[in-house]
Amino acid sequence: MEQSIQYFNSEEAAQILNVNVSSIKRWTEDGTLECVKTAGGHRKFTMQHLAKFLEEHKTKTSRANLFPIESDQDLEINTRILKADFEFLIEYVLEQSRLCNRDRVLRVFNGLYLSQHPLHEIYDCLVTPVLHKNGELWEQGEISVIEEHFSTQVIICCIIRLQGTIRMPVEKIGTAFCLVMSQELHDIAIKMVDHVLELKGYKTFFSGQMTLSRKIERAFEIFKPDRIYISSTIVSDVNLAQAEFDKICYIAAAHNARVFVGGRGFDEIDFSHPAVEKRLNNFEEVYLS
Ligand code: B12
Repeated sequence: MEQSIQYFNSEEAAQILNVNVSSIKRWTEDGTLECVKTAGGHRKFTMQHLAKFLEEHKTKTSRANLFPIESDQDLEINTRILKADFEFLIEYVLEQSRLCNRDRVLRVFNGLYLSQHPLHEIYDCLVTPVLHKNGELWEQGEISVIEEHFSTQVIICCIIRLQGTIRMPVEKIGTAFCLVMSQELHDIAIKMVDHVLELKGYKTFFSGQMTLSRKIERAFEIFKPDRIYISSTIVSDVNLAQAEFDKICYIAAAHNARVFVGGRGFDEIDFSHPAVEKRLNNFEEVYLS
């Protein structure tokens, strides 16, 4: 089967960067813009190549077309991305995710990232409000549960695909565990915490939904994390959640690991353990932690 990596040809790269094809040629020849060459000698570009160029050469591309323009609506979305008009983009992504138009949602995420918006800002100002609004629409009976789930899954899929555009640091500055409690299905927030930490330079371990705290000591001994991030959204059994949390804190303290907590579940869990450094409220705080 043919491998399907998304490549742009020189014309498309020129359209996205809003320059002439001759500039693309020149920049690839002098090494300013990286590309791969096909057996036939044609230049091909990945999102990562374009992202790296945009990051390193801001002045050359101040008018980049971050959203491939195929219609008048695309032109408007491109402008909204350039203006970082989150109010508009929230509604657009909400609609497109419900229609399961993954390519359209991903283009917005990619566009914002390519125009140098930090990942934590995309998560705080776009992804979180979209997920919240989606939940509200379901609560108000305006969409069915399956539509709400369709939309959520598109968002999950696109935040993961966005990672493909991002160049992760090679040097690691530490090791972080990203965990949820054993009764927790909500793991999107902690997935995003994991992404922000990875981009900061941490080697991250993400355990996904319903992480069991049983035998967690073993993971501490093998991987020696220096930071533990725990997310809690819903607490169905307070005593159980508290016992699990206390146990993780106890093990973290024994391994000199600092604990950071987040999510509204911590309204019900007593997190005043000496191992706990801070309760964090958003992804910018994760980035700064
Ligand atoms: C998607 C979703 C689901 C998905 C989760 C999929 C997944 N893989 O995560 C599914 C369908 C599985 C689900 C299940 C349920 N859900 Co639900 N779900 C949602 C929804 C729509 C979005 C959640 C989300 O990801 N938000 C995006 C994140 C980024 O936002 P956030 O959680 O508010 O987190 C913010 C901060 O708290 C912070 N944060 C959170 N964690 C962390 C961690 C760290 C370290 C840091 C720094 C920060 C941080 O960062 C965010 C940015 O501000 C919300 C609606 C809403 N308003 O959130 C309901 C919601 C959370 N769910 C709810 C409920 C009731 C349930 C169910 C019980 C439904 C049921 N009857 O079965 C089950 C729970 C089962 C369980 N045991 O966990 C309620 C919770 C009400 C409450 N008591 O608080 C909500 C609020 C909907 C509602 N209004 O009724 N859900």
